Amino acid sequence: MTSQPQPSQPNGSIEHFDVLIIGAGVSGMYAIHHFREMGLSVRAYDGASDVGGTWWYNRYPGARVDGPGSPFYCYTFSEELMQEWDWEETQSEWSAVLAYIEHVADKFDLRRDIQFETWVEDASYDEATQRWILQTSDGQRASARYLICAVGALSTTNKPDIPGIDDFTGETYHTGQWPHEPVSFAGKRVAVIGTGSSGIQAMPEIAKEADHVTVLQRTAQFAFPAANRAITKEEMADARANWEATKAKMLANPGGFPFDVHERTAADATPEEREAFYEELWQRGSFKFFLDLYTDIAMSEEANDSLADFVRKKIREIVKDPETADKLMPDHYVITKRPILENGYFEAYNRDNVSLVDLREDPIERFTETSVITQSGEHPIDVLVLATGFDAISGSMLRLNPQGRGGVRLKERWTDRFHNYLGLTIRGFPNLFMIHGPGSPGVFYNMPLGAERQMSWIGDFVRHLEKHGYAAAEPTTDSEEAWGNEVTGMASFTLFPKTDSWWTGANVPGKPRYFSVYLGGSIYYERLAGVASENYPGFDFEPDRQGGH
Ligand code: N01
Repeated sequence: MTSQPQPSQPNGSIEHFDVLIIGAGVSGMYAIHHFREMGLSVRAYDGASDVGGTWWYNRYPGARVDGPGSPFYCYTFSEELMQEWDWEETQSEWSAVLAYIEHVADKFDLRRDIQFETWVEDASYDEATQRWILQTSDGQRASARYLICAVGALSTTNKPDIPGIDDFTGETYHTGQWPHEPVSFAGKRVAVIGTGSSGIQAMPEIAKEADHVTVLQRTAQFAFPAANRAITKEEMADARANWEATKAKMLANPGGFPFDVHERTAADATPEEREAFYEELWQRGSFKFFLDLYTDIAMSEEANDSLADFVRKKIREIVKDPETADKLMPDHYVITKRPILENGYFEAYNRDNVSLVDLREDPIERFTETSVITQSGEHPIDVLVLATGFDAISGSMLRLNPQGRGGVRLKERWTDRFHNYLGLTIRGFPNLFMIHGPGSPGVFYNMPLGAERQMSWIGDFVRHLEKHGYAAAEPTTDSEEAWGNEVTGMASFTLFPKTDSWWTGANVPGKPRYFSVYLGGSIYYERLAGVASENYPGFDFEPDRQGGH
């Protein structure tokens, strides 16, 4: 490296670092570690009072890992960390994930470089000094050559704009900003809006305690058995003993999990074979359902219909009241909204204290101080749970709304599309790097591993800049356009863009509606490696005008 690490240097009211990091969740934490290991000075900010990001905020009843799960939803950079940590369940509860994250923060002494309870109110690029300047909620300023936006793909909550919602005087909670104090539902009438992963996890738990739960459903959802279970000591021992081989498998797998990839298609199976196969997957449950599925499920309407029919049949078998079961019938392409794992969601509709309102037939008209009024009548409630999701993938970057070259804000650049190159960089915003942003596999990939891999690429890129005496780099317009076409081109072979989902931005009014995730994680990381090995084509580089940092 040509640059030396610089300690924080108070200079008037501004402190200087090599790297500023926004967010101390799973990605931001790894960024601190990685750039420190490179010998760079770092400072991270987080609005929360401790590490964990999404796991710090999403502590609603029933919140658990709903991906392929433990023990592989973890960092891979430290063998010692893997060897010393015990996971107890396959779908770890939020508190278990948070305990792991806190352990990582302790072990690598991450907190000393994090300023908590501090919101980054503005980020602007200073063209004269070729540095980013952050303004924080405590009135401080900091500058750095590199800015890492580890702001979370699912962290900007989406609160519905329903007439009178702010007039409701009972308790209101968003699943994505759950209070840290215990919430009691005992003896209370609760309304839950939202039947995505959060609502489907939370509702059965709330129903165990509440007097009554009214689910206000806009879109009926496909959900699959989570099949959460204890991880045996033998399984943990096996994962540890074969860690190197497991890690190699994770790196090779399209989703970043240590599973074999197969090529079976629904088109090659008879209806009877498909039925038997779905039944086998259903009985086994877990996220493996989707990983082992026919590879044409998200591409062929016919294949997709066969699975959708299977799941609809299962819902009818579980839900005893036929009228409720009718309302629960999803009518979109299965798995084109983020697949959901459920722990007793459909069974909960067999309880006397759970009722379902189909908002398509019976829309919400307004809230009052004490109730929600739908077209068919009034539902008095004490608690409102908003499981209404997030302004996902691009929302947290737009909330930050950094100011790039020429005073241009990100909101001005991202009006029609989330223009970017490699899912990491944006023209006009030199040396700014997004983690799990639009154009990356982000939410389609094992997120801790994805953060490590993206950060590793960024670290190499920073070394490249320093080695060649460049102070700044940003993608060209052509490379952004080509990348956007690559992302959209991959998605166009699938059914994903045809469904309204947070993947397509359709859940937030006014947002550009297109599928912005890079499908194919392993291809993505090969693309990143290719760009690095060719000395980073697609970027404009700018020499250092200051003679160092
Ligand atoms: O959010 P969602 P989520 N009126 O957007 C409804 C991850 N996650 O928080 O489908 C009425 O999926 C909306 O309806 P519709 C996981 O990747 C991980 O549940 O847009 N309803 C939908 O039903 C997941 O996919 C974990 O028509 C309104 C719901 O609210 C992602 O986070 C746990 C509405 C929102 O569903 C997001 O899941 C949980 C309105 N105005 C989640 N606005 C773990 O791993 C929205 N809805 C622990």
